[in-house]
Amino acid sequence: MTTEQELQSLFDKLDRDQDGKVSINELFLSPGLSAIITAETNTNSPQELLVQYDSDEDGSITFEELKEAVDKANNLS
Ligand SMILES: [Ca+2]
Ligand SMILES: [Ca+2]
Repeated sequence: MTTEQELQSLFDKLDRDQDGKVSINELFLSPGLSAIITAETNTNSPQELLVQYDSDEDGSITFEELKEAVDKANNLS
């Protein structure tokens, strides 16, 4: 379970170049944070997260997409 605020802070840490989206590379650069994200979204890997929740298929996860993923996994409190 995580709050939207905690999710935002996680997202900001993952978004190293601060372009407002987390790319697959950024997920791989922070394995510890990625593990939290995959747990919160009930996925097994960053690739699976992208396959399932990258709705506009740009290879990156925006905060909106991440929020939807966590929401769908019922982990957003
Ligand atoms: Ca980024
Ligand atoms: Ca996307």
